[in-house]
Amino acid sequence: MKTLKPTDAIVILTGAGISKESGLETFRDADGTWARHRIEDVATPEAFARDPALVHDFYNARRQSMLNPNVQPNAAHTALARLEREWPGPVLLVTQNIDDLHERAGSTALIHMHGEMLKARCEDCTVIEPWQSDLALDTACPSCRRAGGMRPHVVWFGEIPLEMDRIVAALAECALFISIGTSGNVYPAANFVREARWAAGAHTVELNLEPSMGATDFDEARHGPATVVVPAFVEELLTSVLRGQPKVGSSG
Ligand code: BJW
Repeated sequence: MKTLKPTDAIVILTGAGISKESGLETFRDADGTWARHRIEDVATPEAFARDPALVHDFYNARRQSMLNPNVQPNAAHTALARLEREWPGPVLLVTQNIDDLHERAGSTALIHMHGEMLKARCEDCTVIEPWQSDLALDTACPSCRRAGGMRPHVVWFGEIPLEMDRIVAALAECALFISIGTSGNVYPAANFVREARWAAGAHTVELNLEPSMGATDFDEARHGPATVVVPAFVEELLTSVLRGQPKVGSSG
């Protein structure tokens, strides 16, 4: 790893793999969400226009699974919250996940670029509200009172991810970019490693169960379950940079 200073900025990108061991499905693994649902049926604005009831059913079921009391932050979420607390420089966590496990673990410098499952948005008045119950075609907006415009506050294919300006600015200034539990199939997130590497000259690290689509773009990789590799990497980073101990472990 290139020599990092404690004041250097870190950007972390997470995907569904970090929440897998908390009991939530990934998308593209053999047992993932897209093995049972077609993207074009449930995760595009066209699908919602064509069959809103089907899309509501899909997200209602996922919202309820996220609210299951057995779904709790795991050791990987907790390790990233620790990194934010203990690293003296800026740490920005960008998640593609719509669950709330990072905030429940204690992360605060957090962007949900693909939205949040526990919020709903009114397409009529654009208000965004905390939301835990099922949505339906006749759900009235708590703000404008109109029915028919409420949708999950998530980013579907063909829609622009949230807070891109802040993300691009952070990528351009980071010295370390860490990608965790994402397959690298979905853009623009899949391109962040190249932006960090080529625009900012950042050291790039992949922590994933297996090599992702963009594996060759990373300087360093640790493959294994997030609950194992993420806490180990955070411990190593804090020990080597803040406490001046020799770096342990190896790349590849
Ligand atoms: C573990 C593990 C363990 C398992 N431990 N690891 C052609 C070329 C290029 C781009 C495009 C194109 N055609 C269209 C596009 C754009 C399109 C796109 O990317 N399409 C691709 C399919 C090609 N993208 C968009 O439309 C996006 N918008 C956009 O581009 O706007 C234009 C624009 C951008 C920027 C500025 C201005 C304009 C929007 C994308 C929206 C994605 N939405 C979803 C649904 C969100 C709501 C919901 O959750 O329902 O987001 S799709 C789904 O995929 C979800 C995820 O966030 C996203 C990424 O999935 P993720 O997290 O990587 O999960 P998996 O399952 O793929 O991977 C899990 C990984 O974990 C695996 O590697 C496992 O091995 C690993 N793992 N267990 C550690 N225990």
